[in-house]
Amino acid sequence: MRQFVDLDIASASRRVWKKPAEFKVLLVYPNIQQSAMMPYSMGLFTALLRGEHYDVALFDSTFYAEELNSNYVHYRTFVKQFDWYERGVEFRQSMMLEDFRAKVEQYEPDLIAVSVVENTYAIGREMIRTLPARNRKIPVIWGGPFATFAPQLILRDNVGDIVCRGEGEIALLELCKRMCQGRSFTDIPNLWVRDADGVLHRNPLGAQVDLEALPFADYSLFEEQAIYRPMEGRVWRTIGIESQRGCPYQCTYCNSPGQNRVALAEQGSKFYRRRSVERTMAELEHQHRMHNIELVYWLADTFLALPQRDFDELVERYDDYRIPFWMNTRSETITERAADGLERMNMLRASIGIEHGNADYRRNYLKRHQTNQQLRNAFEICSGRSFRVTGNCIIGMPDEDRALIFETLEFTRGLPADVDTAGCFIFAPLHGTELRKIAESRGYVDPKSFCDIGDASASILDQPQLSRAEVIGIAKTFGLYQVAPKSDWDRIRLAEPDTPEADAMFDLLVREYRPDDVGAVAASEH
Ligand code: B12
Ligand code: SF4
Repeated sequence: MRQFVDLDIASASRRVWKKPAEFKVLLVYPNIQQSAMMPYSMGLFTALLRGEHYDVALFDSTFYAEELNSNYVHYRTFVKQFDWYERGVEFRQSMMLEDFRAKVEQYEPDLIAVSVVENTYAIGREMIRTLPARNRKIPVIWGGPFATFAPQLILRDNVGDIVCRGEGEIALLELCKRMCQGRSFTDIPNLWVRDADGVLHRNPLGAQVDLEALPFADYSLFEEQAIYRPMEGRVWRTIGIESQRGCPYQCTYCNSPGQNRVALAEQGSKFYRRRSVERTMAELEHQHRMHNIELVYWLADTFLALPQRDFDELVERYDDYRIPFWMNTRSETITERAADGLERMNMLRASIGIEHGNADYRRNYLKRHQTNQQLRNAFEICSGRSFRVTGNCIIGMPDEDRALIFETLEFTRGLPADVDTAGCFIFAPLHGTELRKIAESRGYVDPKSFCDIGDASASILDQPQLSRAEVIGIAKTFGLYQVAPKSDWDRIRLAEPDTPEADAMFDLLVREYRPDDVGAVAASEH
């Protein structure tokens, strides 16, 4: 395998000793346009690197409006409209790749550190590919969920020679230290490193990060407008606060169980762990002082997966803030007592997974073991409260057919009217998940393919019983099937295809059944 950089990155002989203050790290966040929220990883790395006196800069693609990072969606979903300009958010008119080249040229980094999820990898790859030959001397390290679960795909593309699997805090600092000192870094835990001879060093995971010892994230490299994120029709000053890392559950379509599997195999303990309430609240206090937060976005896969006494303590301490917040949680964690606590905390909105309306499919394919009644109970507990709840569904999963998808629709039709279920997600076979393996074993997806930016709203499975176009058509009309009487379902079906006639029917039906959503905009985030 040929090396990406044209110098011997692994040996001391070609490196010049540098003090940390002379060593420049360019953090790169190749984000989907408008998918706003300052990433915690970049905030953490800034704090950690600055703590060791490295020189750090950032390139963030969130506010560029061009095709490469465009949030193209294949259908419209029903989300409340909002106006970025209400908070003065502006999109850049300049070309992102040109600006990136200029940034590298002007900053002259010693290391480029790119953070990607699967859907943003192709954006990052284009950014690195666009660099002129003279900048190919700069080592590139990749990290994030996609790097963790598909390091071989990144190395195959020859856009860098270092990939970080799992947590980056310790590995990135060690890499910078070794590079400064001109020492070899082919043996750093968590890193896969391709050396000058093309030999790939696959280092297993090292020690886990101590969540209590981490510094507070430093977002000062982000432009001021990067703090804004839309929710519920408004644009808020939003900060993510980590209260847990990973998830104790097993869902087969999600990356979190994979993190536990890899950590158990290589580190001997689960990836999933909680941060103390004390430390979590200390970070909240710090970030609130720095940024005057209007909306907290809890960075926790299952926010309520915590002991009762911790939750009670959190509720009590939160009395001093009562900042509206969003959280993700599992239906199993919803109780009357939890819902009362969430009301007291002034929660704005929560997302709870439904995923599928057929209990057998949920159990056998998704490893989610609740009955439909148990699932429904969670939503009933949340109904009529001061907060709103979204029930998330996924369609287009392996071996699903139209009838099974309609079982999911039927389930949502039976939920209380104030539960928001108008949108659904199209299944993305993410690397590192069990359901991807099933899809690959059935021949529904090419093992080398990955979910690209546009795929966030399109199916990439080729299944004989369910075409990609049908999945997109049902996703488009999901919110109509939910509210319209069945006598009108034939008309809705006419609105499914991607044709001008079908779109005209779609607009008509939206005006009829979802008048508040006329002009519904596209958005495809969790
Ligand atoms: C908050 C969140 C969001 C927020 C903020 C995004 C952000 N970048 O912070 C919003 C709502 C905007 C969002 C959007 C999306 N998200 Co999201 N999101 C999350 C969530 C819940 C928490 C992320 C987080 O802060 N984790 C805590 C930090 C500490 O972990 P981390 O980011 O992974 O970083 C660590 C390591 O990965 C590594 N690392 C990361 N980057 C780098 C870079 C280098 C150089 C190194 C060395 C290491 C390194 O070190 C970090 C510290 O240990 C995760 C679920 C999860 N459990 O992580 C999903 C998750 C990341 N999201 C996911 C997806 C799919 C998306 C979307 C594509 C959804 C969509 N369809 O539009 C978009 C993509 C936007 C984007 N650019 O990320 C998937 C990614 C799956 C994958 N295999 O790639 C996840 C894992 C959810 C899941 N379980 O499937 N998301
Ligand atoms: S509960 Fe959510 S985060 Fe946890 S494994 Fe399931 S889908 Fe992933």
